[in-house]
Amino acid sequence: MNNICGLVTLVGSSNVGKSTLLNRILGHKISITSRHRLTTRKQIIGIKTTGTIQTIYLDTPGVIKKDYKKNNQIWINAIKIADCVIFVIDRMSWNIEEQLLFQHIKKINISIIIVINKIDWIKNKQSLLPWFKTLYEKIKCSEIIPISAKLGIGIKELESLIISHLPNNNHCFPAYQKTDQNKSFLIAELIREKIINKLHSEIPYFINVKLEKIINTLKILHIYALIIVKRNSQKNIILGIIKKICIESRVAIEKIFNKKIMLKVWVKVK
Ligand SMILES: Nc1nc2c(ncn2[C@@H]2O[C@H](COP(=O)(O)OP(=O)(O)OP(=O)(O)O)[C@@H](O)[C@H]2O)c(=O)[nH]1
Ligand SMILES: [Mg+2]
Repeated sequence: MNNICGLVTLVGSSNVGKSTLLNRILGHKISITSRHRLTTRKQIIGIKTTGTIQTIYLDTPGVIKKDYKKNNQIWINAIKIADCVIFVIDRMSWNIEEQLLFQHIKKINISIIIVINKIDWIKNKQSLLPWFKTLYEKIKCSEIIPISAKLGIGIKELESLIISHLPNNNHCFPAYQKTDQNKSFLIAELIREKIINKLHSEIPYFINVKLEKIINTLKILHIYALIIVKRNSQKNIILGIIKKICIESRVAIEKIFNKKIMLKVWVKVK
């Protein structure tokens, strides 16, 4: 039987649930998520192999209206190499970011699937029907699928649709591989996720996490991490929640790496 292998790029406005969807499809946490905007900052690769079918997903940062050319290169490039684009929207919201993205995709000859996410938050599901019609008229794309990435509704149907767009090709990665991210990046991201989910204000955008050192012993993975903020006031906020951050990060990292973790964290203004 022929092998199938293709590249699928997830795009959309910030906070619509792209990373939640990727994690849901993979059944594995690869990309961090939060209720704040601009959580994903780099392109994240997730790989799913089932028998003869391999799908390589690219999760991308959300569309940014400001300084459009400078701020949107990641998803623009990720679309160029895709076999299929998943355009995620949040229920019935169609703002300037969606319009910008749509104008961009329209110029390229590429298969797109529109994913209406967060339908668990729509009480009256009938209200979706006129929205389907409006979307169809707006974008002339018949592949529109309602889902809830959070609850796992509509995911099987979406995956079947995605596979129908993938070409016959040899697999690019071994079947066991779920991502190409290294351990340090994933750990730093998990810590960043725990921090931003604890914050309310603008601070999430100014936080960086850097791993200073990882020592892997037989029984324990020792992690030394640095949280970098821009101002002293931000440092004080982080210090106030550092205990909780450490506990939550350790639990999350242990779950993913299936190993006991010793985590030491410092905060620095830079
Ligand atoms: N109720 C509900 N919430 C969802 C669903 N999918 C995602 N969310 C929530 O929406 C928020 C944003 O999700 P993300 O996956 O981080 O969104 P994103 O599009 O990757 O955002 P950026 O990385 O900032 O571009 C999180 O709080 C998720 O838990 C869903 O199907 N239903
Ligand atoms: Mg994201």
